[in-house]
Amino acid sequence: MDHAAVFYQELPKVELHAHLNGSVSFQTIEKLISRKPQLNIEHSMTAIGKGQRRTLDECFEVFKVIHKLVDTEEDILMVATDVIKEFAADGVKYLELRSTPREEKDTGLTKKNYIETVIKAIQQCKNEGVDIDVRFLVAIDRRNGTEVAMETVKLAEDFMLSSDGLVVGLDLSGDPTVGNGKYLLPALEKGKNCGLKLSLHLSEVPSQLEESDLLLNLPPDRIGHGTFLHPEVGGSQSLVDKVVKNNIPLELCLTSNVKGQTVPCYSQHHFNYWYQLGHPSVICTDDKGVFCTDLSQEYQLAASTFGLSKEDIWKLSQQAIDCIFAPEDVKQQLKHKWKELYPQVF
Ligand code: 6MZ
Repeated sequence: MDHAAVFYQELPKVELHAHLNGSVSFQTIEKLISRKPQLNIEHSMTAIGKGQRRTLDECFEVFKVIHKLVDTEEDILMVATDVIKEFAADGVKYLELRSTPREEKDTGLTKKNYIETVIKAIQQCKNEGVDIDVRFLVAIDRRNGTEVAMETVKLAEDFMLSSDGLVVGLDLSGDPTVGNGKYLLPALEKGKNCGLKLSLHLSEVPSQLEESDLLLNLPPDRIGHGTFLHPEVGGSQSLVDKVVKNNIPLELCLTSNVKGQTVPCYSQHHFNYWYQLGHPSVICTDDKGVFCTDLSQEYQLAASTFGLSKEDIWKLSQQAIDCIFAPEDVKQQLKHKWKELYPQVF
């Protein structure tokens, strides 16, 4: 590792936007493929390598392949444990993982088992002393409509009450070209009212202005991507004003957006727009396995693309603490940790 890379690796980091099945590493995919050779799945079908790009549609095909490989409790336990340990090894001190609970008739997996298994993985890592605080967001796939969203919120609510603070919120994700957020509004409102925090994918593609406007009225606690919110790319000033007025942090994933072709190149990433505004923006990975990246690399890319100093980067990682969904005492603990680590990193 070169000298510059060491700084980003040692930098303590907060990861707030990581989809579990998009975060599966090459090594873990290898183990999954050997468990299920009959599926004839190859690595080229589960990851988008260096210099490669796909359309967003094609990215969603990749998730379908990974879902075939991850369809038992045993798989989920392995995947979640590996992903948590990999984030920890990359210097992530606080992680909010998100995943869509899935039912698999063939293996008997239920949505409840699914969430229980992710929680088990978090607890196992904790018991092993892995140096990372992990929380879980239950994801609603926008494709599945009102009824499933309601059911997911109910599950999330039950687990919020029984998981010792591990389940902290909801995510709204899935193919942005499918479905409409207006049908999910009642479920999201219900979740919010029972104390679940909301992180919503908003304006990941153009032409979602109406939906974004509607969902911003909730308001959400954080925004995923928000690629097309601002006027320069066809969004609107009134959307930006709503985000700013409610001080809603953005989760920004550079490589994901470039490889998924919603952003033409790194230098045109909307990180710059929000960073210039001084608006809370958190660098995240989205799907570190699928997009072949890690959080250190994303910070390094932001620094090299937008000319940020090491001090700027430190500030960025530190300010992410204020955007986490865990309660105030956890924020204080993390701030203390950052203070302790500062002299080691510089
Ligand atoms: C929207 C995304 C996404 O839930 O099975 N997901 N949703 N935009 C993105 N940008 C690339 N990347 C991932 O993880 C995979 C699921 O996360 C969502 C999709 O619903 C995908 O099926 P889980 O752990």
